Amino acid sequence: MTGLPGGTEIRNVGSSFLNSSALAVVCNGGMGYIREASVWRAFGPLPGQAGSLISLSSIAFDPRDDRTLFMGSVALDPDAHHLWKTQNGGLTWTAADGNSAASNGLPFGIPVHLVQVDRLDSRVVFAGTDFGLYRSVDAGATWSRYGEGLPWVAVRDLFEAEDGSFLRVATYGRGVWELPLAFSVQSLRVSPATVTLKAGQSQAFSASVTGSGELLSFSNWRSTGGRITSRGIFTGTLPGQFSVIATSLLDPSRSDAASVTVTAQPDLNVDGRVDVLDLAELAKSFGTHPGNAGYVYLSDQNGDGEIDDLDVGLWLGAFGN
Ligand SMILES: [Ca+2]
Ligand SMILES: [Ca+2]
Repeated sequence: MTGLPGGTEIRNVGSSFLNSSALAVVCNGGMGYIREASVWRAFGPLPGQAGSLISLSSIAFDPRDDRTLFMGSVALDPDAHHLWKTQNGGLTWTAADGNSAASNGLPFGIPVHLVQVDRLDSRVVFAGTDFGLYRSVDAGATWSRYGEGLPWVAVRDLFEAEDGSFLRVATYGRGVWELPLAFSVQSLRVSPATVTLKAGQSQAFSASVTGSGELLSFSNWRSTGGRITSRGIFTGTLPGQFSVIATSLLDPSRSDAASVTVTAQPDLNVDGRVDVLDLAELAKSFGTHPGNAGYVYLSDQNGDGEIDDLDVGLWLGAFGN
């Protein structure tokens, strides 16, 4: 590959799922490089790396986020870290394998041959180690051994079926193993089903799923307005009537929606009183639109994308509450 320093030996390559020209490589000497817009950028040093013993083995992009990558090492050093994560495109890395005093489920100090983020859910990460396959369901924070029937053997490579229906792992000395990931989703219900919030307030929604299979409980969340996190926490911004929708990751034909009414929040500084201080807040953003400097969504009392006399009139109706 052009653009890398002379003498660089590439040990492994990871490629982005989102950008066909974005690549990451791990090389000799504990060095790694990420290519963005055809320029290579070196990264490191890694926390807890043990000098010249470091032997990087694998690097993988999160399929949904090019800024998040995982990287493994096969250094024969029981005191060194062997797994790291970055969430800022390699500028900084944090260890994702616990430490010698406090385990996070992954045996500390063992070689990690491969790391891979699940195609369907970024919270699910696989690590192929000298002692079998490990899986995290919380984006690398904690790990547990994975794969019923898989012998206690070094896992060197992993393939995940595009539809999530099976995993195959290649081992050192015991051949290739396949793990079927059969599932059936019977129902999905979002709760609470109906909520009324004031603008600026948040509500946590949950999805209860019945059926069978790995990852059954994972859902995608979206909303028709406001903001929602990947864990189903909705924040009302502008007043209006919205839906919060959960869709099963395993079976996208299963989904359910909750109905959310967002009402105006006249207490603009959220101090428990609707008084002249709130009117001063409204005046500061008067005449602005979303995207303008100074626009404050709470001041848009009727949610029409403009802070004007209509909002002042609505606000006056709530004065003294
Ligand atoms: Ca107030
Ligand atoms: Ca308005």
